[in-house]
Amino acid sequence: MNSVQAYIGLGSNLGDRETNLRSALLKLGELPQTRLVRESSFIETEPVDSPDGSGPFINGVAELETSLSPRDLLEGLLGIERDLGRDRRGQSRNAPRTLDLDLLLYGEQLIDEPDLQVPHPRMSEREFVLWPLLQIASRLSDPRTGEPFADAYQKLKA
Ligand code: PH2
Ligand code: MG
Ligand code: MG
Repeated sequence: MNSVQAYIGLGSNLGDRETNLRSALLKLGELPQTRLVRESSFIETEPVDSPDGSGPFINGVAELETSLSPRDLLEGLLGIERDLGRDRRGQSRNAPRTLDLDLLLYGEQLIDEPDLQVPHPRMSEREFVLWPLLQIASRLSDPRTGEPFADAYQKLKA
């Protein structure tokens, strides 16, 4: 199996948030050609860049080993979001969601397509991504710049 490490950001701010993330982790491990390698702990975070009245999130990050293509992995993530009750119809950007799964990193690959940008374009500015990511992968660097994510995190906190 020609596999890569992929990192997935998990978030929920609607419904039973912790159960939503737990169920999502189980389903990530059941994707074809994919193994769940590690998961961070969950943290509660204030909503960033979200509509007024949005409630707090629970966030985490999972490491997968997969031989799915980035596109097939993305389809798998969207399928899990739907399975766990996410309804994107008529929703404004960043509306509260039962589950958001973001493809943060796919090996060292850089992808820039309208509906799929990897690394996730805003990941280095988001403490709710970097904190759980560094918990499970403290030495990773941003494949766009070579900058260690630990340095990006320190800058955010400075
Ligand atoms: N996701 C967003 C927008 N804002 N804020 C927090 N704290 N956690 C998130 O996962 C999050 C957010 C868009 O997906
Ligand atoms: Mg997101
Ligand atoms: Mg998303």
